[in-house]
Amino acid sequence: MKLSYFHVGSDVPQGVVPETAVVIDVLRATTTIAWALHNGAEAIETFADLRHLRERASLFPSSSRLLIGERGGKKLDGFDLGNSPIGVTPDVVNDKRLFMSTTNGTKSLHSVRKAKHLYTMALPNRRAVAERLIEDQPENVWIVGSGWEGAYSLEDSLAAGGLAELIGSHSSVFVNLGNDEMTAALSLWKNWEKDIEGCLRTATHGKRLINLGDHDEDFRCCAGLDQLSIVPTQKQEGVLCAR
Ligand code: 3SL
Repeated sequence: MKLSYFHVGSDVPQGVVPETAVVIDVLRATTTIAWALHNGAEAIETFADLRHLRERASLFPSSSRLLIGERGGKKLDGFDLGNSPIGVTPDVVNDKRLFMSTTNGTKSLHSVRKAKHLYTMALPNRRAVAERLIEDQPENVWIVGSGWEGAYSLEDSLAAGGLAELIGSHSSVFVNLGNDEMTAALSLWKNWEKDIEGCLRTATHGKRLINLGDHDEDFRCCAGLDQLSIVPTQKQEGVLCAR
């Protein structure tokens, strides 16, 4: 299995439809997606564009929808929830369709929306996604980080390395590290795997969240490794479901 890592959606090769793509936004979009689906959300529709999000959400009765998202880490005006994984509790999201837009994560998803198989991953569902890939045995996997406004992010690379490490440790899979970014991500994982939360707090976006205040629970949640069996899977363009 050839694993290639792209730091942000704008780095993926243009004009090529990937067989399998895994989008990562550790802080915090794909962590929130994993927890929301685990806690019973019916589906999550993701949008890069807010006007499009509002139009699409208006087609759903208000009792069965939630608008969720942030810009610069802060909840959007008029939205039901921000982008915190600890906000998507079962009593809030169960059976609801979530309409989500975030600064970077949903843009990254948009960049590989044509992939034949598209999954999202965060640290809490790393093992679940690894097991899915081991089961499917795709030849090529693009792992796509979200970064921050086009720039590299430490925490997404960490998780990409963690995914490669777990897949590579499986006896039935030969992993081919497809680019230098993937090799670097794996080294990063080996360096920080015993202090994941420390890595998240060291990252630029971690510091941004710390400056916004009151994010300790978010860090703990986003750093929680291999806790969920959920594999958020794109069922139709932009729509993620539990399987
Ligand atoms: O950039 C994103 O997509 C968000 O995950 C950022 S935040 O952690 O919600 O600020």
